[in-house]
Amino acid sequence: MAVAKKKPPAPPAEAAKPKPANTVPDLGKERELKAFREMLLIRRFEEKAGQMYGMGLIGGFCHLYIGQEAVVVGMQMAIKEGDQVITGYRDHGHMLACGMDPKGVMAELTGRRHGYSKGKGGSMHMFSVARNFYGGHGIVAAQVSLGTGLAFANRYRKNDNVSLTYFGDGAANQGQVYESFNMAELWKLPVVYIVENNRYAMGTSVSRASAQTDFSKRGASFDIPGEQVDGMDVRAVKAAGDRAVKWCREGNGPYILEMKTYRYRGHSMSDPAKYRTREEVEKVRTEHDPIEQVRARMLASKRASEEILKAVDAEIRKIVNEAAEFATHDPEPDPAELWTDITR
Ligand SMILES: Cc1ncc(C[n+]2csc(CCOP(=O)(O)OP(=O)(O)O)c2C)c(N)n1
Ligand SMILES: [Mg+2]
Repeated sequence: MAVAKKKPPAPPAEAAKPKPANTVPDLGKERELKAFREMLLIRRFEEKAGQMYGMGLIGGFCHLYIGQEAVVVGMQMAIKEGDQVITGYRDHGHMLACGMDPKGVMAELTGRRHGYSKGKGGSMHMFSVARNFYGGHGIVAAQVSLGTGLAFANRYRKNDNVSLTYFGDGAANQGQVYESFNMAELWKLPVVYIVENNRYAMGTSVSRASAQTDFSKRGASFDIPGEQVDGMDVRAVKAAGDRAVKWCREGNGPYILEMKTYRYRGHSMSDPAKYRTREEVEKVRTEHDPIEQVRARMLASKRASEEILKAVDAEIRKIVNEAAEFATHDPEPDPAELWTDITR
């Protein structure tokens, strides 16, 4: 007897994947000045941390974010209160952009008692649930599965928060990244994966370590949309961030943003950076610096005068000097703290 074949159900209508814009939208006067200020805070903070490391005031690992400021500042402009941020060990910029207190961050770098981890974590291990910052992780790519977990928690709690999960070009080759991609797409989790492609993983260039150097395509086999972004242009970052966050917040699942950026300093303070030429670094600094781009644009459009920009710099230097002063004189943790915050 012939059995009537049941028609398979139609697949759910797919949301149209967002298209990157051809032009870079203007930020507007206020936002542009804000971006300048926030990027400068990170730059000056990191310069000071580098000096303090040289003076022996900071021990252990210390990875500076100088050159990459537009990435985190642009992305912060695309999110709302409640969205979470998680990253690896190159993390001071993310903390400051999340609104964490520069004094608490610097005091953690110097291992003092009013540091964010009471002086027991150091550069790579700071958290602030109040500021929605979830670390600070020293194991390459470990934060990718944790960031996916934050997105899972959002889905489980039925809120509309999005997890911004940052990792490097080197981390992008780690296995757990792809396990995370699979689950995130399968369960349509609200997570923006932000690959900060600064062209090197320690001393290894992207082209030596990666079979596929276009990181925006890394989600292709999971059907995760992705785009490449000029990570030195804060306007482009904000615009791409808006598209990605909207996609996630509307329940379409994860999104990948490859931020093409550059770190000016060595991998960490102990890296003499012999794997690249001075000219390569100089070229990026002079032609693509994220802060100089904004400064030049504001001066050319007369949105801000030299005086205003100098006043912002002076204000930022004061904040950073006060943080350094605090971090130098704050006492070390009480020895009794050795036995707190540990799992036995
Ligand atoms: C699982 C693991 N393997 C190796 C290391 C050593 N390590 C620390 S940073 C790093 C390079 C990562 O580079 P990338 O992901 O590009 O980030 P970037 O430092 O450029 O920000 C490596 C291999 C580690 N910390 N964890
Ligand atoms: Mg890298």
